[in-house]
Amino acid sequence: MSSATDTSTGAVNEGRAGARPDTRTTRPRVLSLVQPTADSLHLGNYLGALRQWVPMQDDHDAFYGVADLHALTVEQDPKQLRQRTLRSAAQLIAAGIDPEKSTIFCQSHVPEHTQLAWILSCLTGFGQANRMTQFKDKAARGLGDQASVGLFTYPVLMAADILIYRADRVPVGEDQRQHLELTRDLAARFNHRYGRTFVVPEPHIVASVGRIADLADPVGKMSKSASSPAGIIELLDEPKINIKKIKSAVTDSDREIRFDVDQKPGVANLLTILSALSGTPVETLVESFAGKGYGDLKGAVADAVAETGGAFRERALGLIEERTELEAILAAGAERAREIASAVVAEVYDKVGLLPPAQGRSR
Ligand code: AQP
Repeated sequence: MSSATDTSTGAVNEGRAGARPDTRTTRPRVLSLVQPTADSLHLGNYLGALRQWVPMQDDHDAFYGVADLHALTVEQDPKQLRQRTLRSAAQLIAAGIDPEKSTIFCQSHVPEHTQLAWILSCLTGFGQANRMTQFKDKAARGLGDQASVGLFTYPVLMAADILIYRADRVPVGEDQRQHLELTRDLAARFNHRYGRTFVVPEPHIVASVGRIADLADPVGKMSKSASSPAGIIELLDEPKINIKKIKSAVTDSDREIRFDVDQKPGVANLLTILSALSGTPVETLVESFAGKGYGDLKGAVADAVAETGGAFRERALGLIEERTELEAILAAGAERAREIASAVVAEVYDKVGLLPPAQGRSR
C-alpha cells in the first residue's frame, strides 16, 4: 500500500498568497472524531475507537475531536447538543486523550471543514454517495423521506474532516470502513485532477473489536441512536445499571461457551468484550470457561466492565464540571487545527480555480 506513508504531499504553501504553513511534524498524523449524539459514549465507541486513540497520541501528531456538525444530520435539541459536545470532550480526556499531546477540538470551531466539504461534494458521484450503507440504515430506521440531505452527504463531510489535516491514519470502528473508502477515493480523485494535494489515508481498524454488538440484539451494532436501552452500555451510567444489562444480555438456548459469530452472536460478543477488557485472547477465555455456564461468563464481563468503566466514569464526571477548562482546551485545539486547515483550504481553492478576494481594494 502506498498511502500510509504518503505524507509528503509536497508544496503545501504554494497556493494563494497568505496561506500559512502546514505545521506537520515528522510523525505521521492521526485523526478521529466522535459525535456528541448522547450524554454518554458507549462501550462500542470506547473499545472500537477511543482505546486505539490513546496509544497513538504517543507516536503520531494526533487530532481528536467532537463532530458536532455531524450530529446535526439528525434532529438535535440545541441546548442538549452544546452540553453533549462538552461532555464528549470530557470523555475523550477521561479515556486518556491528553491535551498536552493531542490537538482536541470541536468540528464547528474549524469552519474550513465545511468549505472543503463543498469542494469534495462536487467531486462525489451521486451514485457513489447513494451506495453508503450507513445512510440507508439510518434512513430506513424510521426517517424515510424525512432523512436530511446532510445525512446523505455525511460521508463527504467526514472525508473533509480527514483530508483537511492530511491524516495518514484514521482509527475507527468497522462501521466506518465504507466511509473511509470514499475518503480514499476522493483524495485520489482530487490528486489526479488537480495535482498531488491530499494524503490517501489508511483506516486503522482493530479487527477483534471493530464491531461491538448490541447486547439485546447481537446481530446489530451497539449504537447511540439504534440500540434499545437494554442493548447499550453507556459508560457514564451507574455501574449497577450496566451490570444488570450485561446479566440480561441475549445469548442462545445452547449452553456451550464458544466463539461463533454466526451461530452464537451474543456469546461471541460477550467473549469479545471480555477479551478486549482483560487482554486475554478469546481462545484462552473459551478454555477457561469449559464446563461453566453463561451466567459465569456474564459475571466476568460485568466485573471487567465495572472495573474499566468505574475509573472512566469517575474521571469523566469530574471533568464535565470543569467547563472553563474544557472550553480553553477546545479553543487551543481549534487554533492549532485552523492553522493547518486554513492553509489546505487556501491551496485547494487555488487549485480548483476560485478567484481569491483582492486585498485592500474594496470601494
Ligand atoms: N458498536 C461499535 N463497535 C465498535 N466501534 C464503534 N463505533 C461506534 N459504534 C461502534 C466507533 O466509535 C467511533 C465514534 O462513533 P460516532 O459517535 O462518531 O458515530 P457512530 O459510528 O455512528 O456511532 P453510533 O453509536 O452508532 O452513533 P449514532 O447512533 O449517533 O450514529 C467511530 O469510530 C465508530 O466507528
